[in-house]
Amino acid sequence: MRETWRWFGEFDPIALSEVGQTGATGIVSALHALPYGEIWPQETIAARRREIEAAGLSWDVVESLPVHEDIKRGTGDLAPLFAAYRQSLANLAAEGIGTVCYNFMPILDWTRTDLAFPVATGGTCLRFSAAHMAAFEVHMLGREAARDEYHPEAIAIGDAWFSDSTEEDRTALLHAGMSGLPGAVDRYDIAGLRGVLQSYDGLTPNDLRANLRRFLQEVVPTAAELGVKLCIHPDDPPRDILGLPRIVSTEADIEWILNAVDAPENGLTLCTGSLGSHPDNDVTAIARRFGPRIHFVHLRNVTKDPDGSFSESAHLGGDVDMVAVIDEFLETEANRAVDLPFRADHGHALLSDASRPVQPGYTLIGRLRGLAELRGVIAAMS
Ligand code: DNO
Repeated sequence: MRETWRWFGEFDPIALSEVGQTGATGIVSALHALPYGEIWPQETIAARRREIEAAGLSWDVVESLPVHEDIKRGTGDLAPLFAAYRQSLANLAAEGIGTVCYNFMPILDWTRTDLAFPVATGGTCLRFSAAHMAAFEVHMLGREAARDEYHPEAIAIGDAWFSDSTEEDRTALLHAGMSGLPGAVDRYDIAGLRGVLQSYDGLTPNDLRANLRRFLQEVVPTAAELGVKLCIHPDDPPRDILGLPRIVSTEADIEWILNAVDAPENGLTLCTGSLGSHPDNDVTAIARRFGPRIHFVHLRNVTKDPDGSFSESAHLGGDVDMVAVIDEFLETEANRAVDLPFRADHGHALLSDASRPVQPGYTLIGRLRGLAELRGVIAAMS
């Protein structure tokens, strides 16, 4: 498996020279400064590629080439947006970048409620508390319907949390919720979030599926011509939030997507942490079943609570049987004669990470620990 490291370009306080010291050889990056829907110019891609190569690394994967909200919502004049996506794929292919990750989560990307939850052995992790998320939806956004969408205990704890919360607690919760959005995209305040949620009013899971199918029909043939492998990232958390449908959460969802356009270029980013947060997902079985269509791997672990909450655990320490999943990837590699790019996804904030601002979850020491542990597993099993 090919070791990669996510690097956020000009938004990343971690230098490429530091990444080299982790032992990873591939970089996962994106042009985060560009608004969603704009063509990625070939010169800008080339400049990023040269910067990465000057550090002795190679730009192996794009994460993400974002999908414009109009495409997810299925509103507005979509032809120019599809054309722009295809052109960006062509420009990436011209620079030799052939693996492109994206997601189809409406409005938000990964969502957590706490960016610095204490870990028993020291350091902090990212956490999704169903109680805090419910409190956010019910009390801060005024979505009473959310009372039926969360575990009753989460609702009760969330109500109590909200009545004791300070302004500062509530601001921190909003900030945590917006932190999954990378780069220069808009982060919403409460009024802004209410507004954009309204624009999704009435959109059902089947509507969103139809919009994803249309997107795939528009871009996969071009990807195939260019030799680019697209790989959709699962929803994180793998459940509806904010009343928005999510359609990349389970094995059945993935089956539907891969069949919607049945081509190898319509592939999957297997994220063990996202899929592993859903109580019904057997991540090892999913890795085995969809092995032929997996183009990129995120290795991360979670410890789930009965009310739907989860904390990000050490990479080898949570509910996902990482050794068994890695075994599936090695099998896939042997069957397909490929070298699957993977990255240690997220890391705890450990040791000197605490004194250094980074993109939430994308610490240096914590991810290095994760990568080193995963490297050991892979070496032992190869
Ligand atoms: C979280 C990441 C996701 C991922 C996007 C892909 O840390 O794995 O933000 O990059 O969802 O589009």
